[in-house]
Amino acid sequence: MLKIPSVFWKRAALACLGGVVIGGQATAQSMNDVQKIAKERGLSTADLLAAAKTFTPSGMKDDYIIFSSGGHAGQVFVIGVPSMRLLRSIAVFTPEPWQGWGYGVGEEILAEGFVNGKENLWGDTHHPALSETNGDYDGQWLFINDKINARVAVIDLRDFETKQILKNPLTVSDHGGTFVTPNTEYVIEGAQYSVPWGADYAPISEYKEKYKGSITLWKFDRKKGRIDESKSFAIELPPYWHDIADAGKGISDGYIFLNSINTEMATGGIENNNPPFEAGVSRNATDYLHIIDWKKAEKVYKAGKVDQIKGFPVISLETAIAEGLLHVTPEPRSPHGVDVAPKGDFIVVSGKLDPHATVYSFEKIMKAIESKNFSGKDEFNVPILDFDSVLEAQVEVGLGPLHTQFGPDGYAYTSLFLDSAVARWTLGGSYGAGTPEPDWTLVHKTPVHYNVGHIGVAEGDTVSPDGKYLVSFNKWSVDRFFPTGPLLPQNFQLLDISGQGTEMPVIYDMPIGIGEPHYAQMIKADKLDPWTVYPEIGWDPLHQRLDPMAPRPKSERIERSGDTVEVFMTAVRSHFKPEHVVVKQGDRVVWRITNVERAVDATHGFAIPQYNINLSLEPGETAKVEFIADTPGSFPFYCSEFCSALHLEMIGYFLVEPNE
Ligand code: CUK
Ligand code: CUA
Repeated sequence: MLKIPSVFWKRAALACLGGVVIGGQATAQSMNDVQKIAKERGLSTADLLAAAKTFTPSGMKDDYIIFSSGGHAGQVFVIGVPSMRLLRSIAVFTPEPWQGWGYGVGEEILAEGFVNGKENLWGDTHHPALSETNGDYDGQWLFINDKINARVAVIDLRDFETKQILKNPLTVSDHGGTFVTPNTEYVIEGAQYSVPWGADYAPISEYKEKYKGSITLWKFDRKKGRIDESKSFAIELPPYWHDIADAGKGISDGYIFLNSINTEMATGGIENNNPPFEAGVSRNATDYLHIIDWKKAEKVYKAGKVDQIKGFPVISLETAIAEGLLHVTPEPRSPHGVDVAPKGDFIVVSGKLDPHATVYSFEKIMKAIESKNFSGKDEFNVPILDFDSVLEAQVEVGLGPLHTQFGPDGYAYTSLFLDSAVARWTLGGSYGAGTPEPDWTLVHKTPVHYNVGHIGVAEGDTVSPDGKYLVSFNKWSVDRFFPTGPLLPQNFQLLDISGQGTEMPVIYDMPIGIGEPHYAQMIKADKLDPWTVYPEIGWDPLHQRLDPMAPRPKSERIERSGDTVEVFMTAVRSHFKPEHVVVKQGDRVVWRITNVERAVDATHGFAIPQYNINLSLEPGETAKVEFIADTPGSFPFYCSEFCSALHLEMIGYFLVEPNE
């Protein structure tokens, strides 16, 4: 037995008498101690205030949850606000061993994303979109695009797992997605770089004739929790490059707004003394904001006025123009973000090379369409709405404006890439009443570190923004953290925007060193209602139902039929049952395992050496792995989650008898 010196007890008793009792622990604390440590660490009062706003003691939960794209990681990151703690990643386009994604489960979903059967095992995730009801996040589903291969994924927010991946058959890269319509009728995916349909080959000299722009409307079936490809369609667009899109809401519900770059249709070729793309695509002073009437497009599609291209229904550009569902209007060149204000009345566009946020009035757009107030047509006969007749305001916000989000109080926030700042400015119109500042004015700029891309305000792209917090998703971190070699993390900076006017300080820096996120959405935590264990023992997460084939306690067994061996195994702290699985080399093994635990967080892993298999079995979950036992030998399989004190003892032997 350990002997504890009596002096220890005396000290503890003294501390108890003179101090504060927190959580049953006796400690001596006072504001003097806080000041002492602040002095030692060189912390200012502002730093202490920031700490008080963000520090989240053990057991306290975050008010908001961020769903962030994982960039190259091909995943989604889930982060708590204001603590800025990374809660987990969600495997989407990329195999991820902790979740078993691609190492025994998820293979069929990952395969849905293969292009013409060719493996594609990474993704460049950009824009997550939470499902919406009446333009507000409902916390049920999450969608995310993969820019590199034009794919869209569906994540179920009951278990935070990917349920579907769809490859766009028409195009090869996407950027204008994912965005949802206000009741998640459609998940929008705008193509980015124009290519011939299906990315077929065509010489670049035939760019204008053969290369195509498009936007796809994926029909979401809430009941099934899947995108219904058979009810989805696309609209052909001019062969510009298309950037970000946003869905109208409120009075502009039924419309999609989509930016474009390279309306010059430059084809590059710096090696042949042509202007490089960089210069060629920004020759014109303006590009085109596309205004698409998706409700009209839906009618046109349902009336069968489509062409089947690559097996997918497409409303041709000609039909789109004839049916009056596509208009464009000039926008400052090389725009990036297009963002619809909470009431749907204003559309904010930022041209990267123009210091203004350009604000269009939806009402004026409607009037211009009705009265055919066109300033001409583009090369493809798309009517151009007269710029001055649809413009509401231009607000000088700073250099390199990219994306805009909204607060509840008539404030708009725009990220400034070149200025490395976040601008706060006031909306006009009916928003003006809520703020002390005049309409359409820059109020303040908070410096961020550095080169901000997107920003995310709490529910800041919905019909009812919460404000309070803004996260600046900075691309460069330079000198903010310990240098991790030449590859540095990105920097998510939290800003407190609950104050008015010039008060919007940075209160936290969170490094992200696992890929470069782009957009993220921030939802009120109480809108989410995830399961903490699967509803029943033997749950199949892919189909979200009980699996009748799931092994259950007392039904564990091994069955052989011909060359197929079926294993029905259960996992519980701290053993697998059965523990011996003996097969012959070349057998097909169908291995089913159910985690029969009902305790929260009692996850078991299941890993077999040399077979590239690892599963994560959450309480109640059943999984099935199939493989050929091609490698003879003796393989201790084990539970790869530290689930219990006897976790190392949670093993078994998989014995593969060699063929003689
Ligand atoms: S993003 Cu995709 S290039 Cu500004 Cu939406 Cu980063
Ligand atoms: Cu189960 Cu470790």
